[in-house]
Amino acid sequence: MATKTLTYEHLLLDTPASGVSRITLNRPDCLNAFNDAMSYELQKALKQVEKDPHTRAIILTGAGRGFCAGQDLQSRSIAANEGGVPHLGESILKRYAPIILSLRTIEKPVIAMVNGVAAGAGASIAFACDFRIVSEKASFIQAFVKVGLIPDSGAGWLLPRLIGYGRALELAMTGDKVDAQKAHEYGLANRILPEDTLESETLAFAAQLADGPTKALGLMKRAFNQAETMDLATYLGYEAQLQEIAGRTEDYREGVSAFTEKRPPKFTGQ
Ligand code: T3D
Repeated sequence: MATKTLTYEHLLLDTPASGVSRITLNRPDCLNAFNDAMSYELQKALKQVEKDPHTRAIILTGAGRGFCAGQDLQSRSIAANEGGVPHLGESILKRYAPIILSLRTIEKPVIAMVNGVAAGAGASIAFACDFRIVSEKASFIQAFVKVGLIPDSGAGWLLPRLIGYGRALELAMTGDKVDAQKAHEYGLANRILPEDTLESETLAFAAQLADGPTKALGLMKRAFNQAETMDLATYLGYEAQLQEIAGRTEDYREGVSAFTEKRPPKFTGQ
């Protein structure tokens, strides 16, 4: 399949031959802050890559020097100047929640390639991805407190699970910046890379995942997410159901054949 670039107004979607699709938030002048349109476009792009049979791994990143600065506050200040009351609950439910749920439920690996600052809902989106590969220049900021809000777009659920309650609440309450090094120490970043190799190394990692047994990777994601709300005994039953499904895939047959034939497996994602 040839590389196909579909241009949305505020993001780019590249679906190259390797099985890796890349979504780039594309409002670099405001560090890729979310206006309404960009949030709906991201929802649409995520549905597109979820359905695309050629996409077996997804990279989410930002154009320019930032990953994403969260909600576009410029549009909020215009609303305030006009005396309007912003309905933030509705905004979160309609715009951000579907993105977070999509990132967690797409049964393909999703990598946040964090090229720069990830603030507010931009950080939440990175936290919702399966992996965070960060540039040495990346940072994470729970910016919500600075504008009098609580962490949203899932941050209050995701961050404590990633780094623990105490650290997460401290970051939420102070809004202090977590640089790339600290993000790695905290287990928030899977890898830190120099800026000049961020793209190539993230692509190599994504390609490795895209060559994997995609259905099994998707089931792993489903299992890990469901495990959050199950006791061990319930989980063991659930895991057995998922393994039943994995055992019926072509990739399982290929994996076992490759082992017995002493050759590397060639998974097709089926
Ligand atoms: O409203 C709802 O729907 C509820 C949902 C809320 C979710 C949220 O995300 S709330 C939190 C919103 N985000 C923030 O509070 C972050 C605001 N930005 C910053 O604190 C800083 O920009 C950063 C720490 C992210 C980066 O700082 P720095 O010094 O590297 O860059 P800068 O100079 O501040 O920003 C560069 C440009 O981007 C600048 O524009 P200019 O002056 O060059 O024309 C700046 O205004 C713009 N920008 C950055 N963040 C936003 C933004 N413009 C609009 N909205 C932003 N969030």
